[in-house]
Amino acid sequence: MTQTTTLTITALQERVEAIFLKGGLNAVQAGAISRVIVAGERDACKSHGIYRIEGALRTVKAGKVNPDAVPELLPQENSAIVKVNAKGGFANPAFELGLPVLADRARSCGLAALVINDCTHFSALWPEVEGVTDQGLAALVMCPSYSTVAPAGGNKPLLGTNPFAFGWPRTGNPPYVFDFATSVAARGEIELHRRAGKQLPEGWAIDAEGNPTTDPDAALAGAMLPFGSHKGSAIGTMIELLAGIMIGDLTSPEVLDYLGTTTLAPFHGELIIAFSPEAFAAGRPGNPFARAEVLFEAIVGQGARLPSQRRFVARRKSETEGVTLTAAEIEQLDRLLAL
Ligand code: NDP
Ligand code: PYC
Repeated sequence: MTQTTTLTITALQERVEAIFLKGGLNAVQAGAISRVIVAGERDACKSHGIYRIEGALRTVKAGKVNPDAVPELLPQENSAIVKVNAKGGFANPAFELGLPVLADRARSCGLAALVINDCTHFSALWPEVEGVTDQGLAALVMCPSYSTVAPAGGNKPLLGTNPFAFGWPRTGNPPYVFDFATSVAARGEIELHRRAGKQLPEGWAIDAEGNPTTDPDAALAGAMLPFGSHKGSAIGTMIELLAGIMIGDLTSPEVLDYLGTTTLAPFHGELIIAFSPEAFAAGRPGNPFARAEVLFEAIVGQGARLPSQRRFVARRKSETEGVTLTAAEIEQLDRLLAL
């Protein structure tokens, strides 16, 4: 049987934060990125949990992220577009800075967008979605990545795995949240299969010659495939347009040119849109939140599950029992702290 250790969420947070502080990050950066990494581990999202620490530190060491960055909120009073410059640091502290202003503007205008520029982004999007839904607002979040995905009908990496996430607030229940890569699977999943010596499911990737492959190494050297063929390809392209070109930041091919590798965390921008359902539904019959509950009940009533329910179950377990890590994971944390 594999040996395991269980830590409280707070103890894990302290360990991860200590690793980043030791790795040279300032308190703003270390605090925000350890919170999303620990949230990933807590919610059993391994592809964006503690496995990401090494890549983040590698990116700092390569000089591609500013460990001292203090994000700056740009002065655009009363605009529905809230801009935060991450100053070359990670996206997460920039999001934490912009969120209260985004929420205020979305309440007063009905909708508002938070544009984050010049950031390194390696995390899942659902922590940001939940930041917005916690304010009683609906959220759409997206960002490019770096070229790893062939467009449908193509055979070379061009688009990123471009995550796309949505959230709807609920009273008395966790929010409705989906969050997925626009590739069949996140690149982190391929890397985790490689580390575990496991083959990939069919349909995830092609090799460098454009042939279907289930070998993680061949997939990493070749191209990942968009989910839903032309549909995922089009959504991935929309993300390049809205969260790359429209916000004056890098597209996935430009990120790869800039970094020259996919072994570091990507540098680009991010777009977060917040909506006030009450403002949109004003003057129309029915309460939007009550009507949404009818829809959710009908989905669950068929035996289907809502997205993020697996995560919320894992979260409740971690909150009561702690987060269980393997001996190899504990050894990894100890090794990173000793660096
Ligand atoms: P998954 O395919 O694992 O899950 C996608 C979503 O679908 C989740 O919300 C999941 O909820 C839900 N879901 C899964 N199965 C079901 C089901 N049977 N019924 C209903 N809902 C279901 O995600 P991906 O591998 O595509 O992405 C994983 C993470 O990677 C995301 O958090 C994403 O943000 C991140 N990512 C980040 C990138 C970046 O550049 N920063 C790039 C690409 C991905 P649940 O979690 O509860 O299973
Ligand atoms: O898992 O595809 C991914 C990914 C890319 C950047 C951060 N996560």
